[in-house]
Amino acid sequence: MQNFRQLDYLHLDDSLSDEEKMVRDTVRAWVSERYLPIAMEHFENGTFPMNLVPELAELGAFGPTTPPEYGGAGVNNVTAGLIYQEMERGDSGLRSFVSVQGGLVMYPIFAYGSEAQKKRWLPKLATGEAIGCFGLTEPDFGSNPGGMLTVAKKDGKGYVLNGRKMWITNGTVAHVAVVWARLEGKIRGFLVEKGTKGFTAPEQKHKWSLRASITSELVLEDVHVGEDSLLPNGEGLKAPLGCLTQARYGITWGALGAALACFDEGLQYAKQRIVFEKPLANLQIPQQKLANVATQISLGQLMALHLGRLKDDGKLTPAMVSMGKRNNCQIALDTARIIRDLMGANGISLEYQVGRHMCNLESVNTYEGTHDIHTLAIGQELTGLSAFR
Ligand code: TGC
Ligand code: FAD
Repeated sequence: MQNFRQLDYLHLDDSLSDEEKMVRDTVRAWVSERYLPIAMEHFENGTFPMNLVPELAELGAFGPTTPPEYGGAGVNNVTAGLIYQEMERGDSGLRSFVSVQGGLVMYPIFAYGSEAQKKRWLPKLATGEAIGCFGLTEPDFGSNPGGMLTVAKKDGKGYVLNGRKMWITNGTVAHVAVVWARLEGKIRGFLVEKGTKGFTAPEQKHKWSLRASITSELVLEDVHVGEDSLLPNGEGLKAPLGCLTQARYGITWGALGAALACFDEGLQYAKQRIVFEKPLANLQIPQQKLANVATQISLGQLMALHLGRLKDDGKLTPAMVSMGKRNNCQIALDTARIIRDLMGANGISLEYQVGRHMCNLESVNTYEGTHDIHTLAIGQELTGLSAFR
């Protein structure tokens, strides 16, 4: 595998601070040295390299914007975005692992948890001693989580949970699950620990996408939890949706990482591959493909950077994040498909990265709100009218 050369057509690196570039380059080097050599093996085997968790923690990848007093790195949102970009340049499964841990587990505990819950879980989640998962989706309620059937009932001093979640990243390996359930009609978050009686998290197998990521069901059958398992703040669907805003922001950057990996691989390939006595890159149709892809990626980079600066200024809205997630997933999928085609038969070999990214990006386009759901979220922002129903 040749050294990665990032497309920076618009010289956006000049807009990054030295610290932002330093963190990005550190994570980039780690992904190249520690993750990419084993990426194909884990994709083929359908496994996640759990042995790398302490190194991910060392890089500050878990909850990078979490304040240091709770174990986080306390970096700005652009830096966090660059971390997600580099992770997904490795594999969408790697970025998923860190996104869920930070945006979907540490964030709800930080935003909705009690001081005791924060002190108990956040430092351990930051060091990777504890792994978390986020259980919102159910077998019959994915795009419409407000219809969820999982219920919590008050029982003495605690609660009893019943229900089933599906497609939950890291469920099987998680020490703590953030489970969203209906309590007296209102959606609330609960921290359910591994090993609690009645709670199991079997792994979902046979995926052809996001293979290097663990995906699980969460089965809750008369699960008794204490009073302190309820997240005291955050009520209604807007509580889990607030977490999704964090993770969707990460995907806006992450998807670009996958696209950049595909573009770089395709460009290098096209320069070396000889067809009809000429390098592929010397022909007009391949150049058109590369020009189209490079333009789309550059537009995506502009959007991600701008959204990051808005987030740092406290001006980012959920509807803006919908635009970023939707657009950059589409760009990345288009890039992967076009470069896969450019690379001919080699494009379907796992010896190259592009096919793996292409398969992964189908999941990335679906989870955290599908392309269609974000279309409707943007439509609602523009028109003031909801077309979900
Ligand atoms: P609606 O009535 O529109 O909204 C209910 C309340 O929520 C507020 N809200 C938001 N708040 C924060 N962030 C957002 N993005 C928000 N969107 C809406 C809204 O203002 C309202 O507040 P209030 O005060 O009036 O109560 O709800 P709805 O039932 O019509 O549904 C809206 C819809 C479709 C947009 C939403 O349900 C949705 O986003 N669906 C997609 C579901 C989704 O993204 N699931 C992701 C599951 S987690 C996952 O996939 C992890 S993969 C991770 C990995 O491995 O990387
Ligand atoms: P559906 O909601 O059934 O949608 C099917 C199709 O209908 C889609 O094309 C959709 O765009 C379209 N559609 C739906 N509603 C409308 C509408 N109103 N108008 C027009 N079209 C519509 N969830 C979690 O809670 N935690 C996780 O950690 C997690 N990890 C995941 C990991 C992977 C690998 C995958 C694949 C999924 C994961 N998910 C997770 C679930 C994910 O968020 C859902 O799959 C996603 O929200 C879509 O839900 P669905 O699959 O039920 O599709």
